[in-house]
Amino acid sequence: MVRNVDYKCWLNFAQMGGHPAAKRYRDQLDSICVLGDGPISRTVKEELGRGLSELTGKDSFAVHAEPQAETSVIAAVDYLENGGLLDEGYIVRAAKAGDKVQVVISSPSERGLLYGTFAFLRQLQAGRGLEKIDILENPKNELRMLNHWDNFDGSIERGYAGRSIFYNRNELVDDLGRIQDYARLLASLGINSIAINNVNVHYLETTFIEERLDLVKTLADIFRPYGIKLFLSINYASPMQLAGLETADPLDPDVQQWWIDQTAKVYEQIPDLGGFLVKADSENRPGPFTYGRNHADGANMLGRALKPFGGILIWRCFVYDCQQDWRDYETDRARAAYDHFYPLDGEFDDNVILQIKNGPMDFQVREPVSPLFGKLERTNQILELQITQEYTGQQRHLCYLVPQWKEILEFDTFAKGPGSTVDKILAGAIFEQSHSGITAVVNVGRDGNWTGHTLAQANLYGYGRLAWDPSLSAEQITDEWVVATFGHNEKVKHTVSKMLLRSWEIYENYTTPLGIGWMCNPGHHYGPSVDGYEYSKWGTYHRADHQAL
Ligand code: GCW
Repeated sequence: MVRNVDYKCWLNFAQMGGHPAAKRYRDQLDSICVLGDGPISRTVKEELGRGLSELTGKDSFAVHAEPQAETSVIAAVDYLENGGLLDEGYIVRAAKAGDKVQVVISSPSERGLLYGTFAFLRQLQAGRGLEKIDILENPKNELRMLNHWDNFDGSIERGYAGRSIFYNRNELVDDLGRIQDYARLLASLGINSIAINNVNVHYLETTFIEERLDLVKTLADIFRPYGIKLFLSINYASPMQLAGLETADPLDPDVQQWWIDQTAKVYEQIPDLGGFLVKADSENRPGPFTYGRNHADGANMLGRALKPFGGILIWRCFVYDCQQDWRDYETDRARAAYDHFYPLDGEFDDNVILQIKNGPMDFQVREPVSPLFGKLERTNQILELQITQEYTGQQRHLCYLVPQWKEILEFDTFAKGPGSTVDKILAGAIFEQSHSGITAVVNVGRDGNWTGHTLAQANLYGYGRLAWDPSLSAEQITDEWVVATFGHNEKVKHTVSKMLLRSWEIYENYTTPLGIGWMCNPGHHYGPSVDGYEYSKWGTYHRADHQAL
């Protein structure tokens, strides 16, 4: 298998080679001790050993079975007083041990240990003095998720970096090692959930919850040691396709029972599955509207089937009329999600989450924030961003999206007075929610560098860091990424950071300026076209002319 030089992305620890700090670490660090033998602890042991040897250039580190006074790095659940830590939080703290420094990584959970381990390695990549390390961190968001729009045949809807890393010709790919490498990359950012198939669930992917459960199980086994739970995108009309039922009406007792039984079968194979993700009544996908039911009926039916297993049902709010007449000025696509879902606020079960795209239209280069944020007060909700550059240059153009996401996250809805920003809503700090967080459509494929355009790796990195902590600044994330990827050369750092940080606005200026959306070519969405979508059926009108914007 050919791997590009940039295959390692930001886990390119060997970049530290020439740095004076790497020499110091080499003298200071010689042994590790990881307590715990669960699958994630084994990953911690591997990652710590691997990261430290790559960073210091030492072949191997002594592994102590029990912590000793001279152990350089100790990672163990509850090793330190964990006051103030959430389950996935961690402490990484250095202390003097004789004339040496000892670093302890502690968390209430194995998953937290893994995140602490990567946080520690990040500190070393930044060249920080070992003795100065003293971090206590909790994730701000509970759900830190990625959505794959991968199809079973290996194609990716809106994928710009080659074919799927999961599937090929209706089977899993041969190169499962690469999927494991992907899991590492995600775990290093604290991603804890992924949906493994396209929300447009075609005929074949519908079988993932039945005869192809074997492949879901294989993927779950790969991701589990990295603390990542799987979600399945499901076809709302599965009972009709898979069992020949005549309806998928959510209030039909046979339909309800079918989902209860089928969900039990899924959980028998994958007991820690995160749950299901659904795109319903949207862009010709089936849904409850066909039966005169609303989206709370549809979502709750599935939520109740998942409930006994601790599963979560994520329901997308991307619902609108995609068969519009452009002369119709009444139907307003920008209002659609709001009009469908605001009246249902408070009607969704506690294990149901609404997934809301950042803007009211569809991942345009610039959009206002969806009005559902700040209005849905009694509904679990997560934000959906798009890392894959569908409307933003398709990974052939440089368009670094962290500044865009920062604007969205910092937007003040004033829902409960000033300071009711989107990031706080997502963290569950404004309204009471049993689940909250953030997700994004990912940008990876089988290209040697994962993302087509190497600098597009920064979008994945930036998303993961913001999902963990939305208060990080774009500049800090950018500096971290450049150094972790390309090393410590000041000129490279300065030049690449500047290119990244300015690129979104530059892209906007040459494709869709003045806040006008949809000025792209229909279908594939590449390249500017002033009236590209103006007279189509999709409800995508900017209606800007010589008289007004
Ligand atoms: O932006 C549109 C995309 C579709 C996508 C849809 C969605 C998965 O062009 O490719 O379908 O959004 O988000 O459901």
